[in-house]
Amino acid sequence: MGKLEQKRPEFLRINPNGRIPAIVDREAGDFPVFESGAILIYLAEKTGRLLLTDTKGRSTVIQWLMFQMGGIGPMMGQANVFFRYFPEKIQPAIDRYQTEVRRLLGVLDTHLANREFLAGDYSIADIAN
Ligand SMILES: N[C@@H](CCC(=O)N[C@@H](CS)C(=O)NCC(=O)O)C(=O)O
Repeated sequence: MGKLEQKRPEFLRINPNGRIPAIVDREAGDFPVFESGAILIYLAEKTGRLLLTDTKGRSTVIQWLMFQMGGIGPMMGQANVFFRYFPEKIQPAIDRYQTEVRRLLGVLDTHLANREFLAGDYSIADIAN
C-alpha cells in the first residue's frame, strides 16, 4: 500500500475500487474477485467449507458477514482515521465513530455470550468479524 500499487492499472483490472484485498483465481481462468466478503463467499463456495448450505443457515452466515462489511469494517475504519491519522482532531467525529464501534462490538458480545460462533458452526462470518 505504501507504494500505492493498489491504484495502478494492473491492480485496478482486478479491483476497480483500488483497495485490498483482492484475489485472482488462477484455477478459474484468472477470475478476479474483490471485496473481502465477496472473496470469502467465493472461496467458501468453491471449497464447500465455512458456509452453511441450507437456506436459513446460509442466510445467517451472510447476515453476520454483512454486519461486518456494512458496520464493523467501515465504522472501525473511520474511527481509526479520525482518531489516528486525520490532520485535525475533530472530536465530534471521533466520538461518533468510537461510540458506533463500541455499540457494534456490544452487539457481537451479546450475541456471542451464549454461543461459540456467530452463525452456528465456525464460518466465514467469524473470520470476517
Ligand atoms: N469493503 C472493502 C474495504 C477494503 C479497504 O478499505 N481496504 C483498505 C485496507 S483495509 C485499503 O485498501 N486501503 C488503501 C487505499 O484505500 O488505497 C473490503 O472489505 O474489502
